[in-house]
Amino acid sequence: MTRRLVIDTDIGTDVDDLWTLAMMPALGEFDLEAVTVVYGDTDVRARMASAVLASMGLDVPVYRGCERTLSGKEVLWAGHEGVGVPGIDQARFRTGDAVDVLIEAASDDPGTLEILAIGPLTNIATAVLRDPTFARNVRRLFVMGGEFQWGWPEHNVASDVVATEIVVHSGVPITIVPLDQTLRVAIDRHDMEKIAAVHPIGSLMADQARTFWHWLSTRREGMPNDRSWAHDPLTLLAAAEPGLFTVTPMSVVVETDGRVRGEPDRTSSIDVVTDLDADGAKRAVLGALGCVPS
Ligand SMILES: [Ca+2]
Repeated sequence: MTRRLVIDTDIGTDVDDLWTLAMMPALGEFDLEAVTVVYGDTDVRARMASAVLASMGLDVPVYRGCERTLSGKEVLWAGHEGVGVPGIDQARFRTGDAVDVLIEAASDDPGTLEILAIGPLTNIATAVLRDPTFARNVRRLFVMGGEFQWGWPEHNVASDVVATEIVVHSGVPITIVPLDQTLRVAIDRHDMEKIAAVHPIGSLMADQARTFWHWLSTRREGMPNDRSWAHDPLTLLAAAEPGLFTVTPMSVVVETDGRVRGEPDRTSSIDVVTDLDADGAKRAVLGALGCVPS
């Protein structure tokens, strides 16, 4: 039986959301019902998602969600979002509101919908606030976010701490894939060359990766310009291949500056990934992107 999935994404800034969508055709167990976009100019993000899905031959509806954060924190906009994506100008998305789509998908056959949240949690939190049954209707939410080892604020959480607080206290069963684990799996220039040669949108992925890596290297001193991390692909992989991941049930505290703390708690509905098979996970990500491990 296929698993019902909606992906909620801030595609366009970090290249890893694009990599994640590109893995979907290989993961046949999921029925991707919709893609919802969040954070900043969701018109651009929705058109980019639509164009990318169409170029992979996937007929998946895309919906715009919240542009502004619940915390009021200003959106970080790199400026390269959507640039160089073929077909983006003609791409269309659905007119419905992403939050309503999430709510309806969850209430349609309650307990069967899984959600992959790979951007700030504004859409998900708004769904929790708008519909009191949403939290219990969702089977599981997979979240890329937080950092549990070094006390760093992670982007998705720090971008909307109010939304994160609402989601972690909602009672939704959650698997969190945090930054301290995702930093263990990088995709580099050589990987991208292999992917570009075999994947239907491989050259777009390589091109978008180069753009993002350049931006990253100019933004912070010491950042490489030939690789970045598979944060969002690993979060999808935690849903697809849980055997590669070790989780610990935790109660989670969100600080106002975006740092998070977790305390092991057997009664918690939140599983935090505390270890992963880095080599196996990288092989699985590259495999889903069409590269047969050599
Ligand atoms: Ca993302």
